[in-house]
Amino acid sequence: MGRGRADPSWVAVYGPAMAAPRDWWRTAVVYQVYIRSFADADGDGLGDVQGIRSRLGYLRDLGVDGLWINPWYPSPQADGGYDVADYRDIDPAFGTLDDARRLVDEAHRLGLRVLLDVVPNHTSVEHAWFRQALASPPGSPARARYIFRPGRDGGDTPPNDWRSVFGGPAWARTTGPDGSPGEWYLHLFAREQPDLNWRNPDVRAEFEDVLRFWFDRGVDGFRIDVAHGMVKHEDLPDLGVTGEALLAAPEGDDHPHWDRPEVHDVFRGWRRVADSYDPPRVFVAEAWVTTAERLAAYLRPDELHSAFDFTFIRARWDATALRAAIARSLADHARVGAPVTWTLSNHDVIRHATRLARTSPDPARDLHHVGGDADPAQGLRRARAAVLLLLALPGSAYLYQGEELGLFEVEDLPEDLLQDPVFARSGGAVKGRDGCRVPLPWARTGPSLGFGPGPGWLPQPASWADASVEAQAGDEDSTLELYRRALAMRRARRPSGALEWLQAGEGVLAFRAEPGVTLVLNTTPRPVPLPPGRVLLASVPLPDGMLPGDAAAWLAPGS
Ligand code: ISL
Repeated sequence: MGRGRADPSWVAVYGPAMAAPRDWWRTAVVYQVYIRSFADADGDGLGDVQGIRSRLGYLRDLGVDGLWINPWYPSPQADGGYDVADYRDIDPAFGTLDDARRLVDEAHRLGLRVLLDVVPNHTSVEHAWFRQALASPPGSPARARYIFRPGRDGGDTPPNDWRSVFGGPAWARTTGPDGSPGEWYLHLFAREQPDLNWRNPDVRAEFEDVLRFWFDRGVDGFRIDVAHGMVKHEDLPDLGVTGEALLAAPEGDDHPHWDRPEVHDVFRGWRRVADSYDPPRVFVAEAWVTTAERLAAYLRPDELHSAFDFTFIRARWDATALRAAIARSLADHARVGAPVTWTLSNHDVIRHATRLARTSPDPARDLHHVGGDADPAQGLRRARAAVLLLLALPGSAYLYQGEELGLFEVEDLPEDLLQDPVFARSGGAVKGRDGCRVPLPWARTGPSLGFGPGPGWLPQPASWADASVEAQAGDEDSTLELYRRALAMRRARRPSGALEWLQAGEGVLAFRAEPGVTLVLNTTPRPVPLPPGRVLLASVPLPDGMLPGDAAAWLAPGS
């Protein structure tokens, strides 16, 4: 692989709004751009870099501090770009390195930070290293960058019992040039995503260099894919679990492939790379671990800056449960001096307007996009309340594209259009994640409601015309305007530091966060009296002195 060189034409430009303190990330609101589905400038049905450039003004006006862009690297797209063939380039379907340079410059001029997505657990089968490994004999240095092993029982049985997160065994068998079966390689995800061997020094050096390649081009940070899965147990012991792979490690350091202690040393090295830049670059980890305490271990001062806290993705709509989970996250993060990174949705989980619409909630079904009964009006109401909770909390928050429009999961996509490998690998039992990845509606009309000049890669529901940016902009009651007002207020008084819980009735959550906004959230279906204070913002119109069911309000002192 070629080594990256700093390109002098990529001079990082930071606009006036960027003179913010070096710890901007501690209170930042970051907007996730799922590039395939954000905006399509060239009309091929897939979003692209030019599309993002054309909508930077929208993001600035929305009031976020930055954007995280899902993988845009050359990729056969076996898993929506999470199968990377070259970490130092852009897929021609998305644009060019030159387009990316312009995007970073323009974002900075508008005061927006740009985070990319690094995928270090695995490469694509099309990556030069993997091709080389397949062409090299067992035991060779090229194979040592991945996890190749002979099979058991004379070679025909996989080396151990690990399962792929996407279903089926986590091993695929190689075939020699003469067609004879050979070693197996590990893939915790699709078979097109071979796992790298993080015990190999080539791998460590290579990724530090990839980070520098993009940092040299002004990129402000990285979201780290599957940060908890990178290092495997040296002996690859059997898991002894039947069924599909566990999403997260049990407590303790002994799971053979999730949340192993050795991974922390990798991140200490990454932190040194990030800190060698001015301004220092930042990381946010995707780490599905079991407790807030284990998550906080990734955030010790010499490791990563932040990691998604998936509390709200897993929590029930219940004030007591929410309060307990929030308190635990705050306390565990405080111990390592890190802010919590709150989020309601992303490109892997069911859209929260649908999750919160469930009339018989079942987190396990929802995590797997299996479907269930839903009350859309309840979902939207709760989603509007949930974002006021999210944005009132101290720390940082990530929004997933389209949630500001109140978009719901598209659960009736025709099966022949589904692209998520989960669908095929589960034999059709799990529909997969395409339903949260449908292209954004920007306009009321057009072949893809303003997403692009032609149809998008997935069809949008007709009802999305009324959910489009065009339909909602300027309508005071719309979800888009609620987000804009909330984000503007939050920028003026960013919650940081202390949170004080307030007495509240059954089913009601209330706290005051420095520098002074009080949040009240009613998770019951019945109206409750509002505490004293001046209403700054509410998720629904407020009848006199009352907070309706499934609603939230922000209050300031005074009347
Ligand atoms: O979405 C999931 C299962 O359907 C999760 O288990 C998900 O795979 C897990 O959170 C890791 O996600 C990340 O890595 C995957 C990629 O498919 C996801 O899009 C990405 O966010 C493999 O790179």
